[in-house]
Amino acid sequence: MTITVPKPLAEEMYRRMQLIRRFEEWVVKLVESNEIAGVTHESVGQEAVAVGVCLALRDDDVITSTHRGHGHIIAKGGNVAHMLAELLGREGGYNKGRGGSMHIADMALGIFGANGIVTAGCPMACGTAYAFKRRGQDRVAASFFGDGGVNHGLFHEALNLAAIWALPVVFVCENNGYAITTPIASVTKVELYTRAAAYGMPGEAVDGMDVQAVYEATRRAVERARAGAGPSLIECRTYRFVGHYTAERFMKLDYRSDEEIVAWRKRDAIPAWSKRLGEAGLWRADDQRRCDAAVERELDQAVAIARQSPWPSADTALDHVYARTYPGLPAQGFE
Ligand SMILES: Cc1ncc(C[n+]2csc(CCOP(=O)(O)OP(=O)(O)O)c2C)c(N)n1
Ligand SMILES: [Mg+2]
Repeated sequence: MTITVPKPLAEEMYRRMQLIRRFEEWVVKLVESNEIAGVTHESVGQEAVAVGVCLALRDDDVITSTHRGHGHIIAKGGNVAHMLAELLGREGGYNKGRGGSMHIADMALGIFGANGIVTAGCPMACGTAYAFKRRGQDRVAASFFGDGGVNHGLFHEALNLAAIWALPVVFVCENNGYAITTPIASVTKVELYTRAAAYGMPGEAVDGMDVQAVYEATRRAVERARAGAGPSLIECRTYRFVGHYTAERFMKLDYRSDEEIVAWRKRDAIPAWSKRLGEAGLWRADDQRRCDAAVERELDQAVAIARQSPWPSADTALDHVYARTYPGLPAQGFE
């Protein structure tokens, strides 16, 4: 398989995937040491989807994310120190430590939030895209959601609305085969991408372990959306190498076999992309090591910054939680 993207982009694809992988591995460590309270949903194994999609977007395009959002946020350029500070509950976090993993947003970077409500990002992307269209802007909204979302009402309403109004939305289904422990085949009769036809938009399935395939499919959908031709659905077939969330390894669940996990791990997108860079003559032996070392430095620094960030004081616990500017609310909020 040849590499069709320019070398700097190919290298950036590797760097961002590796940054996501190592970020998530840090998060697991910090959960295990109780520095992060509660659990988080890691995207280990799914990096090629986040990176392939986000690198096909412009900086002024927007994404909506999911409960498994770290990878999307990093792929769209999120600041890893601010993310880690948020996960540690510190003032230096994206939400000053009040939101945690599933509420990280960076409006300036077009990251309209991780989201704990399954498929809630789909209608948000429609609203965003509607605003772009009304203002005459050629910007695009990409909406990530899981296979578990495709039978939700929100998903169907959003696809219909986007189609009927020809909104510039790219719906990105991360089909990792399971919604928590429910295998997709037990709840959905058809191939997921075929849902698109019912709403009159193009739909295609791509290998979600191939960052370039995801990138190319997204580029086609983005071009279409930017040109005013409306939305598309891309089903990215991928796999999470770890549990639904950090606590799963203590649960002794057996909804998937070791053989299945091993088979998918053999298709790991990150070493596969590095190998292709080498085979294409774009990388010499030392280049991956150099890139990996830079990622380690960046994350070591980010963890140090996050750990040094102060805790919020208890008497400010409700600050930044409730909107105080809504008409009719008392000036001091709810307290
Ligand atoms: C509306 C809604 N229903 C149920 C849940 C509980 N829940 C959290 S994650 C999840 C599974 C989601 O599966 P999928 O969409 O495939 O994403 P994945 O976890 O595989 O990335 C469910 C049912 C929720 N958060 N929101
Ligand atoms: Mg899933």
